[in-house]
Amino acid sequence: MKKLIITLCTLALLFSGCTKKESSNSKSAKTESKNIAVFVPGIIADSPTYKMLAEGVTEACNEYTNKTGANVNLEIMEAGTNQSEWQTKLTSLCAQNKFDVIVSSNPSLPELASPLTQTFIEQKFILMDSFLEGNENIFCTSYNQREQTFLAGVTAGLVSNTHKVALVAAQEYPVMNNVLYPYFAYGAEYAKEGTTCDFRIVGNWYDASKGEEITKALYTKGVDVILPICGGAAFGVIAQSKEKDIKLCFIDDNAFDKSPDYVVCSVITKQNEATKEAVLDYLGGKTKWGTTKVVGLQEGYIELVQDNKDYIKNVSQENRDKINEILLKLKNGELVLPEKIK
Ligand code: RBF
Repeated sequence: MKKLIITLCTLALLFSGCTKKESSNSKSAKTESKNIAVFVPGIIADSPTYKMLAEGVTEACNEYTNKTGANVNLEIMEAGTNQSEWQTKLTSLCAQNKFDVIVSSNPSLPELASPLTQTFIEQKFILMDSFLEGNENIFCTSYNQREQTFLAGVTAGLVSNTHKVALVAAQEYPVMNNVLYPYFAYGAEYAKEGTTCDFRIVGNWYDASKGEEITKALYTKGVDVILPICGGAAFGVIAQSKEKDIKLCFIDDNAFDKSPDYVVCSVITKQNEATKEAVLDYLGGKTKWGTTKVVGLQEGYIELVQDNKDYIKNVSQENRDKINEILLKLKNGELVLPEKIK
């Protein structure tokens, strides 16, 4: 793979004649012009996190254009579900020598973008849902997701009758293994001692029939609450949950409409707002390159949906009160989650 990247980079340099990217301002003396690309590592359909990414960039571009009259050209590219192609596709995007900044999202992006900044030395990246410090071409926003899946876990623990809950993941990655799953399991056990948490892997972000199969298997084990973090595969989990009367927790977007009678928890990430802010900062020349902005519950970028009619219908008053109490304690610092859970 390394060889391929080097070859692509060399080709790119040859084709670009080793020239620097034409300064945006030199294109027109009067109108400021910027080219922005969104690199979607996957597909937007059924992945709320990517939908919010694209929305955030689009809103920022529109707002900036309306305010300043600047020319902001935006291209959104879906890299598809074959992850082995992402590096090549991201390299070609840089090689076009066209985009002032490439905006993307997911925790694997710093690893893909970092080596490219050594070849394409002017290429800037805004990476959401990522963490990296010290690369002057890259700015990241990272969500503190410990409280997020902890709250989902607390809800799961409280509504489970069997005291068996599960997380259905698309794939394993460090944030999944070190944050999303352990804090979900911790939350469930925190809410109801003795609650166990199963962990199952779909193998991709789209296979709904595998999602169904896993849900059936979990049902036979007595699991009655599931947190799916698996993109389109979650539709299989949703379909089976209706058959088996399994309750569902979600993170990322407001998910009550996905299954109004079965969703008991939705802890949203305000990825659209965070992305919009990051892009507006960029357009305004205010990006703190080489840093990561970490945001979470306290900063208002992660939020438990409490006012939805289905939340009120599906979760008892007593449990909603308990969840709210824990939420307030987390917000005011009375409850501090462990730094790490093994
Ligand atoms: N989340 C999605 O919703 N859809 C995806 O296609 C997707 N692909 C991912 C690929 C990789 C390699 C990694 C590390 C994460 C991916 N995520 C995806 C997960 C996303 O970044 C985030 O962890 C979850 O949405 C939970 O907030």
